[in-house]
Amino acid sequence: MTDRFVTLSQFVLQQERDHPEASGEFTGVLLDIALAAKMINAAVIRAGLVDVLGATGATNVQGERVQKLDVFAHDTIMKVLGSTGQLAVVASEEDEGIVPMPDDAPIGKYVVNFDPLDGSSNIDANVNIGTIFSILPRISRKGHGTVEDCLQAGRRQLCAGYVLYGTTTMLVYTTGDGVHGFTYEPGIGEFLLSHPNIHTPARGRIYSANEGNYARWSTGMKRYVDWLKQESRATGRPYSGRYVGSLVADFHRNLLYGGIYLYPGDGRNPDGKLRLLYECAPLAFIAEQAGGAASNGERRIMDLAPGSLHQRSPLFLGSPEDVKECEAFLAGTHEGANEERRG
Ligand code: AHM
Ligand code: MG
Repeated sequence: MTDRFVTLSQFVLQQERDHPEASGEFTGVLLDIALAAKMINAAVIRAGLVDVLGATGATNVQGERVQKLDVFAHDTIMKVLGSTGQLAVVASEEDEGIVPMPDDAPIGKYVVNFDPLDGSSNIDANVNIGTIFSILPRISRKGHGTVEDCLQAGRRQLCAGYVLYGTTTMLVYTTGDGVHGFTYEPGIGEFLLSHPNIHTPARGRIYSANEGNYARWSTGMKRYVDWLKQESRATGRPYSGRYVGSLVADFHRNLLYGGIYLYPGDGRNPDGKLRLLYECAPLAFIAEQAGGAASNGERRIMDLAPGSLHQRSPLFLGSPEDVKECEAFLAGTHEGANEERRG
């Protein structure tokens, strides 16, 4: 907790004053996303009382059941972003193609890629869910934005963040100058600075993975997780297994406590489950800014140039020493990877 009350808008303005060299224009987009987040939060906390729980009956571009709150969150963000005049184009996990700005709105210089409601399978059980967003500069020169504007490598991001709807609702973001967290105070309708300059521990004692997929994992992946469970005082093993199944919640906890989130490719889904644009790249930017790391097992997530809007990528995310160790297991170069063979 800080010793002063600072709202998100005050903080953003202060950052602009401290960094006059940086184009502060996109920070307006960030505040618009915060507005949408308040509206989504209002629906999430009343979800059992109003008719927003359950599935719509449709499946999305990912082949997943669309929940009513998914649609509500997507529409709310679109309504807010569509009228700002600062955006050229947006892409949403819930839409197959890019979403152009309305014809009657001015067209701006920025691009937003977002996952309106991450962890949708948890909605009906009142478990944490989240929104993830990424702001990029457009690369096309004029007119409506194009798909190429959305398909940029993570290192081109100007801002990335997430909103965690939960016990308390939080908004966490980076513009490349550290990671800052704000807690929502519903009584006044403001996000207040509660976690300035978040740093993630160099090593954690938590791993987060859907181990139901273990049988389909590669040998390196299996050996890594088996190794995390072995007793070793020197390296703080065994690790604790913690898995909510909402990426934002699992990431947020590990960001604060340290640890590693794993969603590898497997025999059935070689690229894993998570989407590069809407999930992996924004969280990679935040992780790196907090001193953490994000990899697809071989390469830095931030360097991956997406070939399509809904491209998936394996994801290894969290404390830098843990991510490095995991990469070594996957490459078969970690000494623990060969223990079994020698034994
Ligand atoms: P979603 O965007 O459709 O909600 O899917 C992404 C979610 C992540 O939040 C979570 O980490 C992962 O899918 C869980 O997958 P699984 O159910 O395979 O463990
Ligand atoms: Mg998602």
